[in-house]
Amino acid sequence: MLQEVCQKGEQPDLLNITHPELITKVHTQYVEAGSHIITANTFGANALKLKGSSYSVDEIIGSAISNARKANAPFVALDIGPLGQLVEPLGTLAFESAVELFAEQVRAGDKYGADVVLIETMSDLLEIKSAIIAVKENSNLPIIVSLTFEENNRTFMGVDALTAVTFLNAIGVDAIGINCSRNPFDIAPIVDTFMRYSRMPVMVMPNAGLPLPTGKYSVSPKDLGRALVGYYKKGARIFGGCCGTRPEYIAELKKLLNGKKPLKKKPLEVTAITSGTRTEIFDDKITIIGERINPTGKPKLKDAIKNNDMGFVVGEAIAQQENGATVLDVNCGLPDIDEPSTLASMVKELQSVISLPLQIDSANPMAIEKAVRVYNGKPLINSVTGEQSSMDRIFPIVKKYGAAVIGLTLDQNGIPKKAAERLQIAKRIVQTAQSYGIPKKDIFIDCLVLTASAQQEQVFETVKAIQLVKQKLGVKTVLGVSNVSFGLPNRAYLNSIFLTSAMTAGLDAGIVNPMSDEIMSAVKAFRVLNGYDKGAEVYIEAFRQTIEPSVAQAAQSSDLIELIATGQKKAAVSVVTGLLGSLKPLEIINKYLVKALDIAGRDYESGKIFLPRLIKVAETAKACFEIVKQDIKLDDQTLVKGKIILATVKGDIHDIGKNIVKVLLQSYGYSVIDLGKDVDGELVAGEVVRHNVKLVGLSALMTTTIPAMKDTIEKIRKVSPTCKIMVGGAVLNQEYAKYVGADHYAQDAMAGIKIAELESKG
Ligand code: THG
Repeated sequence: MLQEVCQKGEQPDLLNITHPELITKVHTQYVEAGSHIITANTFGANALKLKGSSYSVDEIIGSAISNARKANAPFVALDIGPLGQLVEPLGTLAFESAVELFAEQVRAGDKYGADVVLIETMSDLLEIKSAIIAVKENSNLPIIVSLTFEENNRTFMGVDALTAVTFLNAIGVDAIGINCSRNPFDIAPIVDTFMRYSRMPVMVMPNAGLPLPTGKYSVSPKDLGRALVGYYKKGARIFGGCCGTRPEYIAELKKLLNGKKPLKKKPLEVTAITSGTRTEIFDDKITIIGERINPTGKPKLKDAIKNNDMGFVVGEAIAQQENGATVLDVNCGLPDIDEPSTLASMVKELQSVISLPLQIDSANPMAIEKAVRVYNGKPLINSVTGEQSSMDRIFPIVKKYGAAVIGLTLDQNGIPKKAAERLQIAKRIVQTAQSYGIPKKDIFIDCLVLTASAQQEQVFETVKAIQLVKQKLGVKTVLGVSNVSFGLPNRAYLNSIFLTSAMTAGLDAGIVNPMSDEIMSAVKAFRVLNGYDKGAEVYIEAFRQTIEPSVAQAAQSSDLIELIATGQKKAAVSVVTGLLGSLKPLEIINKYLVKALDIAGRDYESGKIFLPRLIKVAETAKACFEIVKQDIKLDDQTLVKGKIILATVKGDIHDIGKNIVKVLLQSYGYSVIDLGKDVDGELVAGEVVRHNVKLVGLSALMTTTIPAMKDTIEKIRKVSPTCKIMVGGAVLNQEYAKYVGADHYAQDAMAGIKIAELESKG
């Protein structure tokens, strides 16, 4: 019965009101099977997905929780799934709108008495963050955050397990988990990473494998039990089932695991920060923090910041990344600008293009808070001083958003001359931070160096202070190295010698100019000498000068390719507009657009960039293509590639994947007819004929809609036997594609492009 109701494509959350007894019946089966926590049927109960429905979020969540209570659930979780749209600037959803959408759910959950919030099936760290903020700002409910991972052990948006756990450890939730995600045995590497690093209990809630054409799932209750007992032995503490785990699966888990004592595991303590897709661990390698996004002494950058020319800022970021920086300092301290808004928009722009973690640098606590709030990971805050008022402003931000922080050894009396006095300030900073609940491992101390041209006798006090802080406090140290050479010639050389002294004294991270060969050579040499670069392999490789062609190098051959490959839409469009006078449209497409897309596509496949960046590049290329297209004369129309129909099949209301494929196809010059989601098979077939389309892409996310996909394909075949069909979506695989009768299986968006290119050639 439930199956039938669901297959009508009705939003499942509405069933709480239209069929409450049905929902309670399902819950009851799970309570009887032995579940301790029941997830209320609220996965999609947000205002975005309910748009146009006659019920409010509050009503639906109220009924959902009451339906679960009626089943005598020991504990009821408010279940929160993804909003179904990407957050800005990749999507159209503003960060604060995401917070507000989740907040509405949380307020209802709290009001109707949910015991815990389960934020699940998540893929995007920024969306997770908005949900966590919403829970914390609107309730005191415990939070479990669970992500879903793909075959490459990353989420759809490129988050790896280490990054997820590092971020969640810092922002502070009550449990971390993995749900959905392929098959329960394949997720072992993710559970292992969670177990190694998590200071929170770990939850494992996999699918019963993948759905089989018979309607059953590939993994039996016994096998699921076997997998989860394995994870219990590794230390996981919360267990459950996602897609396909009928009550008999939960009964098996109950039999195997109920009453077992949780095994205590001590997590590894590491100092780390993250971006949305990557973690920087501060260890023996000496971390390079790029200093160049700082307007001091840089007139061009000053102008760019004032004119909101983010393209220039992004260019600086990419150059530093290509040169080996693994963290970027972001500073926009200028008089006459709105620093909080500017810093926040710089952070938003940078994090959508750059995969490196950011160090958010401002003397203005308001600017720091605004930027840290919208940051998509665990940032490093630069900085706090030893003044009580500074600490009282900054530490609550560090704690609330889960950041690491740099403490400067200065206070109301300035920077002490002697190392011992700097140590005293450092000590006070560490103690005060701990009293705010910030762990010692997340505190960096900067012993501060001034220029050798004026405060010469103090230069080695700084080096001494680093040694003392390392010895007495055991915290990480960082230093703004380039200060030392202000006002002197041959700065890079002086900087590199000073950096070497500081590294010898125990410096963990240098805020430096990564474009300087002297600095980078000093670090590479130090990594050999301190045993980090085993066998000097990296050193040898670097100085043999055989570096693979990369985005930056390709970019040197052409500014436009760089602009596109780095997703700078406005600038790219203006260059293309200029080029149209001198180059033929086809030349622009082949020489620039396709080349940039190929570079991005290759980098995506090799794991060098992730989906957010790929989308950004595709949108830029698409905008350029639109301009070029206007200039194509009628007889050249052939160079606009073929028409492709895309649709999410009947009964399926998820369309993020399809929308991404659409942007990519358009960026490659295809004309896409998007039929939307929950589309009738008959309608798809009709449109194929009407537009004489040669390729159709169908997507399905829910296992229950596989039959609809098969049916749609049959209908297309009947009216257009030569039309090719590709299919994609979370639950699909090669075998399924074959079963539903598709010509191609597109594992991800790039695979979809390859198929389109293949078919348009053939
Ligand atoms: N500690 C911490 N943070 C810091 C500093 C520090 N942030 C800012 C600064 N000091 C470190 N960053 C810089 C950035 C640039 C320069 C020096 C330090 C610099 N700029 C050149 C100039 O002003 O002449 C311009 C360089 C160019 O054009 O390439 O020297 O100590 N925690």
